[in-house]
Amino acid sequence: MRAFITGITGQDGAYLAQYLLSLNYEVHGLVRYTSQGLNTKKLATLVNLDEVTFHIGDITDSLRIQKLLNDIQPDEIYNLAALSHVHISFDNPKLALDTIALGTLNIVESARNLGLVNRTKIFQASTSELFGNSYDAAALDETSPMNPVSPYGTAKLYAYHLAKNYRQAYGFHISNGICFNHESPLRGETFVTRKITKAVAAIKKGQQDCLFLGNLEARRDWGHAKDFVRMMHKMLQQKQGDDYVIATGKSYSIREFAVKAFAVAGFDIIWQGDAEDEVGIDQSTGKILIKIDPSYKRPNELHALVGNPQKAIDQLGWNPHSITIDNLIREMVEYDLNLLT
Ligand code: NAP
Ligand code: F7E
Repeated sequence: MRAFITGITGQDGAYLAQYLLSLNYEVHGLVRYTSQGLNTKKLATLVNLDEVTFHIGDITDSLRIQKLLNDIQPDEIYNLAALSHVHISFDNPKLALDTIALGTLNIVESARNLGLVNRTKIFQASTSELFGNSYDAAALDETSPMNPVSPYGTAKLYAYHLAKNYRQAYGFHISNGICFNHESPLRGETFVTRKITKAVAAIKKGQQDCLFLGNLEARRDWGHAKDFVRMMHKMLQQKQGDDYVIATGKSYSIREFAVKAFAVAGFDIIWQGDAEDEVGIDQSTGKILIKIDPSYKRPNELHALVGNPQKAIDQLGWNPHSITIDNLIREMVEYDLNLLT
């Protein structure tokens, strides 16, 4: 089997490439040209780079995407490439649109033009950001209203519907994985979980004094990327394409995540003060380890997310509890501590 992964240099791309190689797939990946060489650092921590065929290109370049699909003739496409940072998408709405909406269009329309409808199955990386603030005590599933609150989420909503359009209009085997947050030691360093675990490690090693965060009350449903990529593959092994929520069904606040992460390194955080003056203090030393920086707050916040993955449990064999939040946090903190030794 031959797979083409866009976004192979990101967190999910690395875990997915590792998983597909373990299944003896021939793995092809789209990588962006940079003057520094290929950005394969994350991938190299999980796979032997010689086992992957790299193709320099950009998801926004329709000519290049069509040429690559024609050359590779993949059995499966995993479309993971995106400007994936929600906060950054507010200042870069066109880049979000270009990479996510037009990028997805380039994939599906190239596949259609090349007559790949009966040959190639497609996974589209959709997101819980589609829902916006629809959460009202009941967990979100495939039927919940979609009202995105960021340029990122809005671009992903286009891509989500486009994938459905190509399934319905042309018969493509194409699936939307409506993925809730998933993390790992390979998570980008400006997403809140990795930012916290990196800061915990640096503070523990005496290389940083304090961690600055934005909204501590937002809640997210966090799983492990390693588990999520297996579901991406599983979706393409079904008889037909469909849409699936992948989530753990439990949510925690940023505050709770931070307390747990500091605890792994032996810090017992207590809170003092209110609003932007609130601080997190190490109980045993009295040192302030967490402060609020309003610049990390978003123009529009998605306050709480928790998913209902029952369909994926029933149809894909998804195990939402394979890695607990405590084990995920421990793995990330220990990884970041090891990076500093
Ligand atoms: P990530 O670590 O930010 O990786 C994004 C990937 O997209 C990187 O390989 C990046 O390449 C590539 N990319 C960005 N712009 C590109 C362009 N113009 N042309 C080609 N490649 C480009 O994201 P992730 O966490 O692995 O997420 C994978 C996908 O799932 C994304 O589409 C994301 O939106 C979606 N998603 C993620 C989560 C989550 O919690 N992780 C949840 C729901 C959905 P460079 O390395 O060159 O920057
Ligand atoms: O923020 C709050 C922030 O940037 C989570 C992407 O993978 O998951 C991810 O998007 C929460 C938000 O992820 C900081 O306000 C507080 O409420 O880690 P994040 P995200 O926005 O949930 C979805 C499902 C995707 O699809 C995306 O691609 O944490 N928060 N303080 C902070 N966030 C950041 N980044 N930095 C802070 O200092």
